[in-house]
Amino acid sequence: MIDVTHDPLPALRDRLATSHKGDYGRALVVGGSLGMAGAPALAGMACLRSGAGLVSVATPRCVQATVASFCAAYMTQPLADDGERLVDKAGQAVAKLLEDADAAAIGPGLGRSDAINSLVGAMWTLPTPMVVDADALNSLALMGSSRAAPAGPRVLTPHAGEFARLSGSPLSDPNHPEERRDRTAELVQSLGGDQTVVLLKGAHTIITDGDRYAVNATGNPGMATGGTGDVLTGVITALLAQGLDAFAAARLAAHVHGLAGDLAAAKLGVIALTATDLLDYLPEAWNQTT
Ligand code: NPW
Ligand code: AMP
Ligand code: MG
Repeated sequence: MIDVTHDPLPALRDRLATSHKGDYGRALVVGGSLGMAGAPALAGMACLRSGAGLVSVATPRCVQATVASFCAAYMTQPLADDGERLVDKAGQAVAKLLEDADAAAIGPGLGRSDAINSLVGAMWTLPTPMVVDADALNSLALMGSSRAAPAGPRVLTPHAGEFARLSGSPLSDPNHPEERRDRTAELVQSLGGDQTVVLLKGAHTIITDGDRYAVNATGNPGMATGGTGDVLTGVITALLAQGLDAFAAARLAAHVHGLAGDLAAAKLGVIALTATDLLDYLPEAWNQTT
């Protein structure tokens, strides 16, 4: 594998003076459940803060109003639920929504159920570029070897706990650089697909497509707080929606997300930092990156 850690970062295209929102991609975030309305909202807001032209959040009807109330700039779509959790009809609704999306994310705050496993299974086989995070990673793990190869670009974003479930065994040392590199590359191989990327989170986030890898240098322990991963998912989704390939999107997003965390920590300290602070510092992080 080639180490591209020190290669120049990928970049977003310059915005033409005459451009319009349709030029910057339609992004769809699928997530949320009773008690976890914040996760898809964080992802949706991060998506907007990372340049996506139009953002929709598809979320169970029981939390749709709550998710909508977090941000006036994204749209929301209801998924069928029984008042508490997603029901099986949700898969058909999401497949329709995906036809209009340039990129999607699935997982933040979704929860766990048979209906969610079916939804994730259905989305996995669609061609739309997609970030697979959080509870969607648990569904993928349950599919095991019966899983088909993905039909389009995928960025999977496990933390060490999700990685253990997905790969079938924990890292013996979650911070060991060579183990992180080799185990993520093995996971990419076992998932299959033409453009599959695994981004293993943590103090030294690693991104690999099996041929190349990069270790991210930004970020700090203030980011060890609920919801920061949901923000990362939104950033990657926005970059996929703007046409970056899976490896470039994951690499640039990890850098900017960690930089937003570093800027926030410089001002606020690592103790008080919250995931919403990352949203507030993403603009400065983008200004320093582009
Ligand atoms: P431990 O505790 O260290 O022994 P889960 P989750 C293990 C949503 N959220 N980082 C750990 O073991 C997410 O989107 C909603 C983390 C534990 O057993 C998901 O949908 C929020 N964990 C859902 O919550 C804000 C590590 O893994 C397990 C680890 C669950 O996501 C918060 C934790 O994994 C949250 O984002 C590591 N480096 N290493 C909202 N505002 O709506 C080992 N573990 O059970 O999948 O829980 O990550 O909290
Ligand atoms: P999640 O566990 O899904 O909420 O994701 C946590 C996010 O915060 C990931 O992007 C991690 O890489 C980042 N993060 C957590 N702890 C640290 C740390 N000690 N140093 C740098 N980044 C961290
Ligand atoms: Mg997470």
